Amino acid sequence: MNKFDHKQNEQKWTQKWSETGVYDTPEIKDADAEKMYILDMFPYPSGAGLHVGHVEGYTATDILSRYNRMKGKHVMHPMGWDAFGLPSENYAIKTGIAPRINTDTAIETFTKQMNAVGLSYDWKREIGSHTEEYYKWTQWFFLFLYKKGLAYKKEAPVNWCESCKTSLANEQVIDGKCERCDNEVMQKNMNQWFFKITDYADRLIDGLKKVDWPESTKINQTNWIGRSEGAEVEFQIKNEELKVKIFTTRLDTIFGATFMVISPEHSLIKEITTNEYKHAVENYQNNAKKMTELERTSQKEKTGVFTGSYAVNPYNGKEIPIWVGDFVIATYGTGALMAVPAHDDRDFEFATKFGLNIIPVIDNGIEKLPSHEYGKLINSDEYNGLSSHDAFEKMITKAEKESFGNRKVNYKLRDWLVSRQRYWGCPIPVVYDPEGKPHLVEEKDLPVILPDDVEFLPTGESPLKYHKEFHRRVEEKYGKGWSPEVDTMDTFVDSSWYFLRFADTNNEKEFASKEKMDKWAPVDVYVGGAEHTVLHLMYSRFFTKVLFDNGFVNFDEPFMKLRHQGMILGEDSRKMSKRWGNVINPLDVVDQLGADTLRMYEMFMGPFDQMKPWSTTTIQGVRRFIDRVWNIITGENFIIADKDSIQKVEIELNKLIKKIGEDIEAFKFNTAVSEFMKFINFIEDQKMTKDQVNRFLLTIAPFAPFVAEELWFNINKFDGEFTKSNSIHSQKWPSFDSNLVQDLTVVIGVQINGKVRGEIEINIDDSDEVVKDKAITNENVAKWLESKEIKKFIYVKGKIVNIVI
Ligand code: ANZ
Repeated sequence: MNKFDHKQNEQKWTQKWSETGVYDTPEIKDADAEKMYILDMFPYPSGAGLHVGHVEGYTATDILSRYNRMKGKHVMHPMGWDAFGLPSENYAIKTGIAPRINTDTAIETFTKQMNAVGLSYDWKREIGSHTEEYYKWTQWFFLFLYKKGLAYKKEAPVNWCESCKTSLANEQVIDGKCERCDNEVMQKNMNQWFFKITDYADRLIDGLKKVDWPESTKINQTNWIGRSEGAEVEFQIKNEELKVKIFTTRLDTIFGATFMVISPEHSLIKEITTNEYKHAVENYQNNAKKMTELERTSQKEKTGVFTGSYAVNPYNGKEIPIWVGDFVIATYGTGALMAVPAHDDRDFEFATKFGLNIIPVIDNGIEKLPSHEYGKLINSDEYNGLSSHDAFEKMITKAEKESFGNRKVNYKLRDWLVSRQRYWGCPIPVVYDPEGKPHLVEEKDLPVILPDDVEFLPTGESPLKYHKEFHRRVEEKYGKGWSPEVDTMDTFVDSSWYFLRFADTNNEKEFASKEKMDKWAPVDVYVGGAEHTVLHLMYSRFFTKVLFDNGFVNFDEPFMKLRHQGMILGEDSRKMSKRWGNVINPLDVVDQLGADTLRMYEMFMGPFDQMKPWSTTTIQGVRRFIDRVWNIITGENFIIADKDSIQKVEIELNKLIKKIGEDIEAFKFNTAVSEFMKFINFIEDQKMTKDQVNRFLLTIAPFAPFVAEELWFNINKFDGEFTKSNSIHSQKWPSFDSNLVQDLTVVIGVQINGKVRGEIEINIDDSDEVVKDKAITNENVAKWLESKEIKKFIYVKGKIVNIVI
């Protein structure tokens, strides 16, 4: 018996599969053929190559794809590259190698590595967001959104990373730091391009009801959008013809408003600040400028200054002092709030620090102030005794009638800032006339090509600004004094529509044809890490909704089912990192133990979505399991043993087939692998028929595609000729006989006088006497029977026992 030589075996099959196109996406010809679009979040091709976390997610979708192909579905399982972006540019800055060169090298490595792991991608559909064929359409989307009124330019304070020399979206600022380089992020006013995602805020919340996603991801999206219902109310400024509008979610607490706080950027500050306080207020404003939003809102101690002015509460005419405080965000609500220190924590801190009044107006039965509890109103003649909700309704009616207030819904979600002062991204298809007014590049002139020979060292300005040829092209076409937009697009724009391109990869006339998108999209199963995905998922959903509204697609959610793989930790249970020296390179594992082992091990580690540490001993065990499969089957001489033993194997095999199918569909890959292990333990001292061996191989093929193909080919011979149609991966998934897999034991309830008092495990074939004996000797049942006489005993076969006493 020869040993399993994974190296030789894997090389051979990788080549043969590719030559024969085993994984090509089929044409959908018959209308009722079921399609299955299974997608991995396309990776950023980093120079470091595949890591074990990639392999985890990709193996899961690979198993799912192989299984569904075998189930007769038309499967599309493509792969591509999210190739633009900062890391590549930063790497270029470090090494001096142009981004296009190192990106293309990384893509080559990734492709080889993915093939080495046996991932069944349809490479004919490969895309790269950095290619002209692709980014032409990213630019088209920019024009499209602009024409629909969903793209605009405005001066705005942006998050600025001084180390990356670029602006960042809110989503890219983690705890006040740059997501990429961990540097403090500051605020800077700049002219920037935005996409109007806020128009879709409500639909982005509502659409979540339609999709099968992890609950935590849905919650993250909902929180990010941050819908909040409340009211806007105008307060008159005492002795002035001015009004300040505030936003509150707790109008019912307005009788407890003892001061007002406005943001340091509020437009009325100059007008309402009295001379006495002018100096202090200006100082305060200057200090606030130096801080990020997060720093301002997370300060331990509240800060603020008095303006010298008072506002009049429209409900009771009370005059309250107006303060400036940096915990009030200029861009949220109206940039001003009424402070109710008795019922709001931040206001309470502010009031105690500056000695301002605290008046409770809600009785919620809780002594301690403040609290966010709703309750009955007190201290307000007109509303005394009303519930918070009823008081709100009555108050808002009054405000609307007397036109000093209205209902208002606010969102935390901001418009999406899409311009970046970086080189390695998709050029924005805009040119400026000599007056500096922007004009769209015409569709026929796309793509605006990103030059390769750009000086990409960061200067705080877009590198394209200094590229002579990039400017000359524009002057030549539009005239003297015209200039190109030199900012490039956020890479999240590239990834907001890539899943549609896969449906029609080589289309030169459209980003994808309606016909092909209708056929393949939306994505049926989408897998990727949970980190960073709030942004990508939100933006993709926004794009999809815009396309739906304009008749391009017939669905408005792009990803129907979403799953996240859990993080794989190092053997020391720490996050894998060069710093800890605990990084496992999956390709080393492929080299030493084989791809089948790597795949099965990563699936076996634990529940798919959980975090789990690497274990060298366990992976050795998985390799031994693969060896046992090899040894048993190559040693099998298919001598038919007696009928009984064939039947015994048949039962276990049928159970296995059923269980594996169910586990794959439920993303329970770890239990599937342990099921295979149990089966191999069982089979070691049994004999299988050739047909049984074949069905076993078919079941394990999605998990261990190399060893399965090799054994399948050796057993079935095919006259020594391998073709697409005789590949194990082109075969039908084995069926199972439901009679054989039925469990013969069941647990049934035992009732006494109509009430369930216990449960017993019985065999379906047990006689009435046996069941009766089990019932009355059951501990719980016996307690109720004690020495009482049994008047009647009724057993409904396989269902229930009823005892009358
Ligand atoms: C009075 C009040 C009483 C409030 C109370 C809350 C509790 P969400 O839910 O996040 O929308 N607020 C309004 N504008 C603000 C701004 N620009 N920056 C910081 N805070 C602001 O928060 C809305 C509440 O946050 C508003 O309701 C307001 O305080 C404050 F017991 O008004 B509330």
